[in-house]
Amino acid sequence: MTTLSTRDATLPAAYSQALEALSLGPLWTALHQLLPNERQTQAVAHCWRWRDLRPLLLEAARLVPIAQAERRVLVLENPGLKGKYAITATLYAGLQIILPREAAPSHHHTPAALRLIVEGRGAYTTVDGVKCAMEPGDLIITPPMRWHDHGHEGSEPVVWLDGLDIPLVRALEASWASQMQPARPPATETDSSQDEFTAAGLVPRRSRYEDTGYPQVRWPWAAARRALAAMAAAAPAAVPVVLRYVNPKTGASPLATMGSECRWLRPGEVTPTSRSTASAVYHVIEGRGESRVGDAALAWEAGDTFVAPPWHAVAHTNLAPSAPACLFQFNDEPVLQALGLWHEETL
Ligand code: GTQ
Repeated sequence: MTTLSTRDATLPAAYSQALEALSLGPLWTALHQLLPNERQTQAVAHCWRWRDLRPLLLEAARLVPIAQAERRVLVLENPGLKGKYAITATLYAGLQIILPREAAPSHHHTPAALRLIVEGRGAYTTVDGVKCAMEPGDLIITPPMRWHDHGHEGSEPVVWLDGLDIPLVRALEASWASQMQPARPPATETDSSQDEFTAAGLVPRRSRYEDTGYPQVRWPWAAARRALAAMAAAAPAAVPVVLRYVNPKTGASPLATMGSECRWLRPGEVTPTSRSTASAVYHVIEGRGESRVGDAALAWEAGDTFVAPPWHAVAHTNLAPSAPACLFQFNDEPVLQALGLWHEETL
């Protein structure tokens, strides 16, 4: 936020100095900055175009060895939050690139991470020894304090969108990471976290896996897309088609700090306009369209990423005459919900 006014020019200078000397500040000079009448955010609406970013990611892969970078990521910095490595006050987003046969070393940390695969096949993330295959559109979560590394057995560069709660965790002064360790071969061949959740509304009476609090860590896009298409076919045209990624045992967000959703926009569809106290990062999985975010009109196509700061009115339009558009989104809604700060308004 802007610098707080701590000086009351009407006070005797000696009094102001006495306050300062004792590490005291007058509330009355800053009260309405601390508690503004209008919701405030420094973050602004912005869209990062895949066609601009892709060449710069490939160049990063040429310029910076993985051993040096450890994580070869271009961070999406909100233009209103320059230098903060934040896309909103609470969320971090970056695009990570890994080349065939590279290995990004293993570490674990207090921030939570999620990954949405953008392009390429053959890479994987290992979460606590479990190998999670990465295919375009897949969502993989890395819960806090889980060891994870990234590898690549394919033949083309792989890029994914990283979403983390780093700015939030840093604000809490709770950010910590282990030393990096060399990546070890995965202990399992492929992730099995979803093999007990193969039909809606059915969960195993007793899981054969250890209860970690994170029963599912990977959501293949093929399954999510199938579900969206089926929902779109069944729902009346005016009903938005949105699915939330959840912990199948609790129905809550799989991560305590970040929620995620995928949305299907029918050809020509314009969604209702709404705003909420949560902030969100959108990624275009397929299609092309335009979103209104506050006063900005953001045109997008597959691979683009855009941000909606808190309390910005958002509406999406699919501009294709005959093809669907699919948007992935992650947000800080679970935090606002947990703190009793979540409000939503349909405009
Ligand atoms: O892949 O572990 O974009 O630790 C930022 C921090 C990715 C990761 C990021 C990380 C990672």
